[in-house]
Amino acid sequence: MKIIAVDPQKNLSKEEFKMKKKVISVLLCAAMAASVLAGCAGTTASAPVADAAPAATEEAATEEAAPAEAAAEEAAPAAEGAGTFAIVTKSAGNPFMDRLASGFSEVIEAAGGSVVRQDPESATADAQITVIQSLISQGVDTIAISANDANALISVCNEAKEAGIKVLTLDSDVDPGARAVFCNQAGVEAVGQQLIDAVYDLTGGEGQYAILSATSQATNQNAWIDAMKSIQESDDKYANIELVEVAYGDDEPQKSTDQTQALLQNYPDLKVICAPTTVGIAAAAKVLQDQKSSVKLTGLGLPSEMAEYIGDDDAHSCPYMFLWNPIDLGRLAGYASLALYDGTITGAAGETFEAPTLEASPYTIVDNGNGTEIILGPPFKFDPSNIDEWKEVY
Ligand code: RAM
Repeated sequence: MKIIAVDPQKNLSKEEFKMKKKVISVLLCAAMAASVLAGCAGTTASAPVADAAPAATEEAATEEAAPAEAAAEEAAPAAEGAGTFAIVTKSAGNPFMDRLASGFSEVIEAAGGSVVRQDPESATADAQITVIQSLISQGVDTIAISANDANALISVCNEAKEAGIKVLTLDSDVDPGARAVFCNQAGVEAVGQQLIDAVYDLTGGEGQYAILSATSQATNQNAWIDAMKSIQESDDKYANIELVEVAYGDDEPQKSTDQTQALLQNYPDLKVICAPTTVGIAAAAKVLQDQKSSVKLTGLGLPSEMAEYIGDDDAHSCPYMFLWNPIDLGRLAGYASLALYDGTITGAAGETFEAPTLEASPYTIVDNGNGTEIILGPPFKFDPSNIDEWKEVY
């Protein structure tokens, strides 16, 4: 468990804060625009685009760096005492969570808020309940949670709400009644469709596949796996591919490695492993590549961790995979936290809010049939043609 920053000062009224947030948003936007030109292109994009090179020319960097610094300096003094915003990750030691937290902190700090980051010791509901209870005692203003369990966190989220804290989720949801809104990386159906189509493609339309997931209670992985299963059941196209097992590596590298080895041993005819977790896919990629296995891998991975495994030939274990920009997902949750805090949104469908450093701003809250959510954007495919560009970004 790690606390990055705590600032209990709350000197500004919400109206003053709202005004300052607007000014800072404009300044931040200018700073971000300049920094994109100065060589950070892509870090603020919700999905890679064909002409978004990871690094700009030195010339552009020299020309544009000065205004960015000036804007950042100007934003700083206005920043004091504007609320305390917490982020609770699934667990410590997961690089995907580090990227969520970095986007979140960037937005909150630029708006003048204080960030409290909590990384539970393990990816369990119990570990999250402990850290959320401590946040309630600290009296933070908002808590954004990547949930390890949809149901087991309901009561602690309600406790937080009763204490006047705004509760939202990002990446992995709780029961919708227990939070104001869910910042979802991509539509669940869209992710399920991409993954089942990848399995279909890599098996050649027939044969065995297995799923290597995170924890058995993870709301996001379970939703994606359910979507894969129901798409498969509803279309005869997928009738000849067979899901033999869903294994759980608990988002721990060693357990994910062991589970991959067990799958290879138990299913000699296995053709594909699909790992909808960045920790799982990285562990499986190494096992398959080291063993020169003919089993192919796909799923959801961080380009920076997967670049050495992505390729079309037998020497590489993963032909292609998907993800979204986790830094942007953290930024989105940062903006949603600010908007909940200052009353711009309550989490109801139809409400909109600005997220100035994200391309798709403004965002509108939608009803997904099971609570309200804000969708960052569609999942993006990483393959040999673009992995070298994106491995530098996240
Ligand atoms: C892991 C986590 C996270 C998920 C990514 C794809 O890092 O389980 O919740 O969104 O994978």
